[in-house]
Amino acid sequence: MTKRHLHGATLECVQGDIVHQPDMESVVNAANAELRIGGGVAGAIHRAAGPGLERECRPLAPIRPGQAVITGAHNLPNRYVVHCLGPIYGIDQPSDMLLASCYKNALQLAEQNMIASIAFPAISTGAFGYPMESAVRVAFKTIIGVLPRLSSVKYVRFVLFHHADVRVCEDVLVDLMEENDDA
Ligand code: AR6
Repeated sequence: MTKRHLHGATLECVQGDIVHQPDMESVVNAANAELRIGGGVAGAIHRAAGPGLERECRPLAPIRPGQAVITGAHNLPNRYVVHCLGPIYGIDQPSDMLLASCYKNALQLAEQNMIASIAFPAISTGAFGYPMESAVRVAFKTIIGVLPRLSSVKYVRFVLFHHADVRVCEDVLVDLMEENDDA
């Protein structure tokens, strides 16, 4: 596990399941536009949270690529779920800017709700086809860029389902931290 400290916050990559992050105040859903139960992360989150989550989501839908909305976490062991609609790679354009908007908007909502810790899955890298390394690079570049302006968010965790993806995530994080040190 790689843990890095930057601007008073901790950034880390772990292997795991987004629905099993009980020490995080909020978790992020790789949502669909309708904010309904789906496959992958959206399926896991809605199954674990229970039907109350879909009920709370209904008036907030539909959302656009890059947008984020926040709800309670219902039966999940967290306080909040931040729902982000990532871009479908190569279709929702420019994919990198829309993906960056997901992270920016999620962190802004976290800040507005005085959330101290947030766990992200790798948005868009499953059904939406975004290559993992490029997606993680966009994600960390955005997070590192926004961190200096955040005062409540102190812990950002990246939860990767597959072990091989943790390595990719760690390499990107180390790389970007070095660039940041050189700047
Ligand atoms: N915990 C952590 N990561 C996970 C989990 C989990 N429980 N399940 C999958 N992943 P995806 P997207 C990883 O498809 O690409 C849905 O059907 C997975 O290996 O969940 O943004 C929605 O309804 C991949 O690396 O999200 C939308 O229609 C990453 O999480 C659409 O898919 C994201 O995979 C969203 O597609």
